Amino acid sequence: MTLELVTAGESHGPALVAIVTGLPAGLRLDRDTIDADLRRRREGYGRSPRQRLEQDEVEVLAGLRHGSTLGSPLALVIRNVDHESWAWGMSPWPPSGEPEGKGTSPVTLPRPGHADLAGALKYGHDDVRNALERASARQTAAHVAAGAVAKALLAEIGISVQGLVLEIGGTTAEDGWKEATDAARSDRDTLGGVVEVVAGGVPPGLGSYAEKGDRLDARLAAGLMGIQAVKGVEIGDGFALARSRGSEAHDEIGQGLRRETNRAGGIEGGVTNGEPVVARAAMKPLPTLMQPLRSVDLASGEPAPALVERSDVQAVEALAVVAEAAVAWELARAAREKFGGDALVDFVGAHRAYLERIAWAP
Ligand code: EPS
Repeated sequence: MTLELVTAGESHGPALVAIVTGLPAGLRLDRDTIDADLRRRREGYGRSPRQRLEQDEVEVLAGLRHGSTLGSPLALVIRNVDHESWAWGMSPWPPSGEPEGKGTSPVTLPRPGHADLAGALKYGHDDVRNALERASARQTAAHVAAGAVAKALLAEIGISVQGLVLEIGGTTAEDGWKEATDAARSDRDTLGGVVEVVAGGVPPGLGSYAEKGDRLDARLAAGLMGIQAVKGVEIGDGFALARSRGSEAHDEIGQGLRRETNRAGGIEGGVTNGEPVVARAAMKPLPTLMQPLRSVDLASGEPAPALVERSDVQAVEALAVVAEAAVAWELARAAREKFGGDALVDFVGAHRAYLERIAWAP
């Protein structure tokens, strides 16, 4: 029994879609809770004006009845309000009438750092828009909706997940983030940052050392690295551990099998050890610059400045929410594998029985 997720949707297309399979029946979902996470993802200083336009309200097309999951695939939809301005340019079918609105002429100026060039070459697109629309971080809204469902499942077994910002543009003090963002905006530049996700109430034994693909740290790294603009991931003290001695790097085991330190970030051998799971992700500065970098016009082969289009100055606060969803998703998948069950009561009951067997209490 495992959870699976497939998403679809272009940034300025009609909608984003997420289909989740492998949920137990009888899990109660709350629309406001999912929408609240979608709202958190849109907020944050330095986001594109697009975020004030989008409503990001989840619609459920299947898998839910009167607020409870049915055990069948759950189909979620988030409409793109902005699609109205792109109706001709992003029409799924050949558009009729004269071109109007946005996206009507081909993009041929790939942005360094975006998927533009690699995507256009790989898929044979003459219009870079055919690559950038799907590569866009707009798509993270679908993952946040799925993450909210994962968090609802985890809450049933006492696991909570929280993402937070550690740094924006190299500034660690929260009172400097707005200033750093304003300075980058006025320089027509962009910023990156670092976020951290902490999951509490996680029992020992999620994930496995049996194969590298079973290791929870490997899955968390893949889930976090799979987020747009993420270039680095660490679990626990990560890279700092490489610079310390063994006597200072590990977490000694005490009474009740608890640790006084958590340098391992709650994972040893790819398996949770009962301490909070801690993961960090580093985001590069966003590649759409209002003062564009050098590029090449793919139509002429001549040097030309890269594409300039409406974008964010930084989206680190959004990353904290998206990373939270990614960690929740991977933990929920690992919990489904460990505790199984077609009905929620089976899942919760297996978790309870497991805690009775092991010498560990939340
Ligand atoms: C993005 C560029 C901007 C961001 C977008 C991600 O899009 P637009 O050009 O439409 O303003 O706003 O993020 C979202 C739309 C979102 O919902 O997060 C990019 O190039 O990745």
